[in-house]
Amino acid sequence: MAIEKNEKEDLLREEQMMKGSADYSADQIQILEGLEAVRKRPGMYIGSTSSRGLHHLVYEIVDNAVDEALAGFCDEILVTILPDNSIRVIDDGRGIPVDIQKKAGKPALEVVFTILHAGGKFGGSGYKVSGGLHGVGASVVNALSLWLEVSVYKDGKIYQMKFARGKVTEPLTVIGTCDKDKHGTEVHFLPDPEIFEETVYDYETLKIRLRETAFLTKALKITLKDEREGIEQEHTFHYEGGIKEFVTYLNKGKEPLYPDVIYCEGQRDGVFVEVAMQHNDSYNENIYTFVNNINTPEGGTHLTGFKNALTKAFNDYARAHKLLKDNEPNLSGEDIREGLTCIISVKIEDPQFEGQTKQKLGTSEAQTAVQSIVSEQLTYYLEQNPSVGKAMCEKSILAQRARAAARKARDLTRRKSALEGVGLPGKLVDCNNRDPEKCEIFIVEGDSALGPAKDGRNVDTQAVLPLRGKILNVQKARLDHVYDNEEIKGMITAFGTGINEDFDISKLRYNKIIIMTDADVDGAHIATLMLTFIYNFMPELIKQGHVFIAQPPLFNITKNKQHYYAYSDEEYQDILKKIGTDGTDVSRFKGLGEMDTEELAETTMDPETRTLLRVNMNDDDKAELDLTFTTLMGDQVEPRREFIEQNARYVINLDV
Ligand code: TTJ
Repeated sequence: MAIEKNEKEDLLREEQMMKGSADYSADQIQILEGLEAVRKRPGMYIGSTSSRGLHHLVYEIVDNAVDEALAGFCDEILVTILPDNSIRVIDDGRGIPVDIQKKAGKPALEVVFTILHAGGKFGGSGYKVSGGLHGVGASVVNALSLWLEVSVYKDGKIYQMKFARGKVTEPLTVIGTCDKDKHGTEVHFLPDPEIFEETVYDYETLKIRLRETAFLTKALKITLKDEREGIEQEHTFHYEGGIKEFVTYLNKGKEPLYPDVIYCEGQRDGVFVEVAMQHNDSYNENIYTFVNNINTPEGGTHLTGFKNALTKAFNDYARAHKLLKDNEPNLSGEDIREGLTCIISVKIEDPQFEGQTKQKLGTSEAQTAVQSIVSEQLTYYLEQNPSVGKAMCEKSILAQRARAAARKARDLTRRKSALEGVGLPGKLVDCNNRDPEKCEIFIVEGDSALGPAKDGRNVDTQAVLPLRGKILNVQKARLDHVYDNEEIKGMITAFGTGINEDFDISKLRYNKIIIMTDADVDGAHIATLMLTFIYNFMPELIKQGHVFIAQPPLFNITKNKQHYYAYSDEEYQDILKKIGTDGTDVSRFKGLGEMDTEELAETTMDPETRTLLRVNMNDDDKAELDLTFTTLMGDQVEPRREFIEQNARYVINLDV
């Protein structure tokens, strides 16, 4: 404790010297305590110091510029990854105020970057949008940056201020002049390698998030640019239609049930509400909710308000128009939401979050606001567009019937398994060990690969389940058919966990579920079908990291009786370069079935020598993962082909 105090006093002295002032206010003590606390426990402020936290810094700064856009003063944001992995964010807003703030006795800009929670909150500047972990402010980014430089362009002058690890290194100065009409803010920072485990930015991660931000902020143009050598690229996101276009984007690759995206917008009790929705011909419900542009994966009051409004408005409409007869029961919310893609976006001044991870909106005004706005506008829309009302109603009634049939089928299976005990599928070649922790199951495609897989496995710990041909695409099939499918039933019983509400991870029979298909387009397709099944019925298996994809080699290269295996075209070229082409024999594996037992074991199955890819998914990825699956699964041939050609890029991490 004593040491800590001395350190603090040292810091204060340093700060004083830099400022050249003899006395310091209570404010300054607070500042130092604040930013030191951020450096001591960064996780408290940005969630983690992994790659996720690293990217969070960018969102934090960009969110400030987005606030300025929401207030109506900024049209464009440019985010650049520079060659040293520093980030520069430029906007064309009014510029952070540079005049002295009375209360703090220093420039407002300095306050923004040195006082916790001060980011963006100036009186009367439009929406104050911050919530959850986000909006903790620019000062947190400053505290966690090795250096950070801010430039403000306004009134024909260029102002600049510099910091290092949160402390002022150069006070606010006018460094030059600019065009009188130019205005905006530029923030350039380098995350501190002492704080972050990972310091290399991932373009795709930033791209997904910035695209989402652009969808949520109508008409704002966001450009992401990578200036790192060899991987230079840029993308611009600009959506005049806002979340309406977001829904169209999410429904890409599926057939919409009606041409319009239904859109509701309004304001009530200080809650600004926007909802966009459209049904497609799939059976999945995809609702994404946001509060102040921040994703709320656990939903909350805004989601509840929407569901209530949709169920009531729709049933009322169906009854009034005799689409539902008097003796028929109401359609359930679930039936109405089958195949629905929807974005709910609310903006509130001071949102309250609940739940363990503080990701669930608790503000009750949001429920009332969403409910009344959606009720009123959806009812009006349905009255004006009876053909849409009819299409929705027909689909919901089919959903209702299918759900009843599925319930019957499930009850039957449950009763059957209660009576007979759960038999393992006949085709399963099980392993001997009964400790799930030590066991793995290989799901292999076709019977030809079964032979070598059976012989090449470790009999004690590795089981093999062969599936015949292409498995059912569960995103395009009704539940009752899913329950009827032999291949799917085989997987469910082999895994042991059950599905949906019956899912129980403690019953998992294998610690690793490994999908092993041919290294070609068909194999990638089959792997995706299997992943789609797992993702839809037992997502916890993916979330908890139990699902893997085996990596069989593409080439067998032989020279002087020595074997080399190449897992990609690049690796193949590299090996040839290294060993030379003279006297080298090359064969391409067309499928798993072509490998002999030893080859398959060594290259693909043996934990000592194989490479596995772990399929991973976190809540942030959900939207992107959904798109990945539906693009591949959908009816529209073109995006699917493009997708497969891009080499089945699921969200995958290397498992070493
Ligand atoms: C606040 O109200 C008076 C006029 O300026 C408003 C403001 O703060 N604007 C503003 C802040 N525009 N851009 C920012 C900003 C941009 C970045 C990239 C980072 C930060 C911390 C703020």
